[in-house]
Order: sequence, then C-alpha cells, then structure tokens
Amino acid sequence: MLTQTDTSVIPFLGADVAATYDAAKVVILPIPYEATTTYRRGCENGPDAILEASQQVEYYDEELDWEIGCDAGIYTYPSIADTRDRQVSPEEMLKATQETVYKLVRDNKFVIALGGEHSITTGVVEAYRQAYPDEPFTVVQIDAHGDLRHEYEGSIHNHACIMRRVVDMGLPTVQIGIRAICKEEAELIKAKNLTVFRAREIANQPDWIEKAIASIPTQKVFLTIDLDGIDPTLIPGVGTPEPGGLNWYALLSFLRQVMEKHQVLGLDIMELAPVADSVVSQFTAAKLAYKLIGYQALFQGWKST
Ligand SMILES: [Mn+2]
Repeated sequence: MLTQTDTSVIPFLGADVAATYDAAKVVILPIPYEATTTYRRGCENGPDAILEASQQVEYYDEELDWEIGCDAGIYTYPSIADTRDRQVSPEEMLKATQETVYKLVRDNKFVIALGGEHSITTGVVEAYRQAYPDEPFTVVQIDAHGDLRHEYEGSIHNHACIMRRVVDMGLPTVQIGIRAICKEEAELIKAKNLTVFRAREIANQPDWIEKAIASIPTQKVFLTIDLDGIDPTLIPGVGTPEPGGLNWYALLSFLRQVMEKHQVLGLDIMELAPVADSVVSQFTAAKLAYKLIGYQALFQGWKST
C-alpha cells in the first residue's frame, strides 16, 4: 500500500489537502520524461514546476463554490520515466507509463498525467485501451500541432507523432486548436477525414464549442492537453510556441462541456517547459489541472455533503 510518505514529489495543492492513496479518487502522475524535444528544451522540469505552483492555487473554486480538493481526495504519485538523472529509452518510458496508468485505472483512480513530452501520451492511451478493451473512446486533443507525422527526426516516438500513433491504433480523434501542420499531415487529415477544429475557426466561429462537442463520436473520452494549444501569451513556457491559441475562458468552457456531456476516463497535461523568472506558465497549468478536477468532481458527484 502506498502512503504519502512514499513519494519524494511535492503533493499537488500541498500536504494539508493530500489524501492517502487508498482514499484518493484522483491521482496526479508526474512523468518528467524528455528525449525528442526539437525547439526549446526543459519539459522534463514541467511536472515539478506544476506541483510547486499548485501550492499557490486557492482550494476554493469560485466558479463551483466548492473546496473540491478536500472532497475529491488527491494523491500525488512518485515520478516515473524520469530523464533528469539518466537516459530513459522511449520503449522503457512507454512500458512504465502504460503499466503504471493501467494499475491506477484498475484501482479506480481518475489519473491526471503531467508531462514531460507529448510522446508519453501513447503509453497513457495504451493503458486505457487495455483497461477498456471492448469500449471505444475518443481521444480529444488540445494542441497547436497536428502531431500526425508518421515519424520525425528518425523516431516514431517523437513528440511530433503522438496523434499519428493514436490514429494508427484505430481510435477516433477530435483535434482542437490546431494551427501548425506540415503537408503530410494536411493530406492525412483529408484522406482519413479526421475531425479538426482549427484555431482560426475557433477565433471566428462563436458556435465552435457546440460543434466540437457534437463531433465526439463516443460517450467515453480521453483528453490530452498539449499546453501549446493555449495561446502562448498565457503559457509562454512550452517547447514549441505558436501564436493564435485558445484563450482561458474558451478553453474552460469547452472542457467543462466535454466533462458534462461525456465520460472522461482520464487526461494528461503535457509539454510544460518552464521559463526562467516567470511562474505564469506553471501556475496556469496547475490551475487548469484543478479546474478539471473540479468539473470531473461535479459531474461524477464526488461532493461529500
Ligand atoms: Mn504541440
């Protein structure tokens, strides 16, 4: 049995509200893995920066009028696939990720994986396929990039290929906030008729949320959030920033409705690469994680009173 003292990581929100593993409905899983970053490095420092920033997040959520952290029970798992001290191969990272997430899901935990680079998501999604072999789910991705390349810089496990791996698994996808793709990706989107809501359309079409929710073909959803999907003026601390991303309230409004209308099985928040002398990116990521815990708690009925 795991207790809070087994982890050397800082517990999400702080020790005062941290639950034991057994009591927790939510498990935060830090995965400080970085191997294929192509532009700004540093995402292996993302999980710790988010956990540290989460100490400053208000327990009371003013939108929900609720101190969710106390009811949901949040346990922070020890880091896995940590590349800060040693090299970890993509195969080793994917194995550790899949095995750990699968165990947590079997223990009935709502898992929030914190990256680390986006290639980790392949292992997370594999764990849900293993846990729900006969129940299809859609991977909803928030991202600036299509991540649909077959391979990049010689690796199929590059962070620029994660959604291609998901498409190859045969899972339905909905991509939100896309604004940087190569020709190969544009052709794949057309050939496979993939569902993509481009950042341009999001900026100009007030009814995009309604359309995006309606386009999700299954009741069950896995949510992968590359923080570069959000506008870089809000989160400059990402590896590959792109102008013109989602704004905070559009993002929250969309995610709240996904969680209300669909069963979100789990989620990940990826690619935070902290900027020196600024805490804005990690605080925003920590706040986003807490908002999502709140929406999940609300729609899954985790209120204790
Ligand atoms: Mn991206």
